[in-house]
Amino acid sequence: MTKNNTFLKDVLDGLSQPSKYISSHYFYDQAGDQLFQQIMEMPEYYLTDSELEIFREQSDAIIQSFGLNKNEEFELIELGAGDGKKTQHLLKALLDAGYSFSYCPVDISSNSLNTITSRMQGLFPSLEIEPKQGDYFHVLDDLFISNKPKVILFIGSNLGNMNDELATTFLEKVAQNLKPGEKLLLGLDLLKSKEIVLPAYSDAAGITSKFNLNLLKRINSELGGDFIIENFEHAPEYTEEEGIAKSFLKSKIKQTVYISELNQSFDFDKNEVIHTEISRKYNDEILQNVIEDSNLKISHKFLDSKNYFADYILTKDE
Ligand code: AVJ
Repeated sequence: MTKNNTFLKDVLDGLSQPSKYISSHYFYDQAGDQLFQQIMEMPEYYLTDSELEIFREQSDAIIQSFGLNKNEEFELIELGAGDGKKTQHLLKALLDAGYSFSYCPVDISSNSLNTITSRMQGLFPSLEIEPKQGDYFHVLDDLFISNKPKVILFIGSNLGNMNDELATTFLEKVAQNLKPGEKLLLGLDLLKSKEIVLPAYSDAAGITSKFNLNLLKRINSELGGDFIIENFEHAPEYTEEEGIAKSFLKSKIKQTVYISELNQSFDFDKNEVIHTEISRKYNDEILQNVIEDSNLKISHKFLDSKNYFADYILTKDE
């Protein structure tokens, strides 16, 4: 199935449910990538600053925790590479310490992949870079062809977009590909108060709102939808009990939307929502639950000074 057909099918499935749902996966077209870059600049979006601090201040300790042999070449694979602003600190520390390795960024967006590749090439001319475009769920199997030792990076709280069941399946799949002793560096946003989490998903400048509404624009331009963007609003939620930030697009009025590629209309009641995203917040116990059956063990944990965010080192069982 072509990419657009998958989008079409998922929109049909999602809007046909009693509780409407479209995956946050579809946020990231070119405009969505740019909006996410802007979100990361927002003062309320603490995740990036917190994890950046960990990489800036603790890269040497992180590298120690990898337990690598300097004489053996390894592969550093980054799933969902994004813009590389955090990873560049780790790469610099590895190069300064004299490790020999290749860097393999993986991203669904070829846009992001080009940006990160030229950024890293510019910063580290001697670094061997092997970018790979694709959905990290699906390219996993292709990534483990060589026999070199691997370190996997999955940072930025990207796992948070998966529900616990999917996160479990995903980490099991990563673990299956690792050899005993190999590591996954997993960056997760931690459980914390609503006063801190909710504003991160509803910044005052309205960028997160635009980011969510961009999904409707995408349906309009790619699938021939006639969504009137002003008739919807971004509605985020977070409860400390559940520890999951959720995003919804809420219909401000009773309305009908037509999608020409589907030749079908969809009715919305006033205040009816499309659920678009979850961002799970973690602690050790929740992570432990998710990796329970995966042969991965928590071996190290690096925190920022505010204890907002954690980069966990998970080691495959010997
Ligand atoms: C890229 C998945 C980490 O969930 O915090 C930011 C995406 N959504 N604001 C997150 C996002 C709304 C982000 N991740």
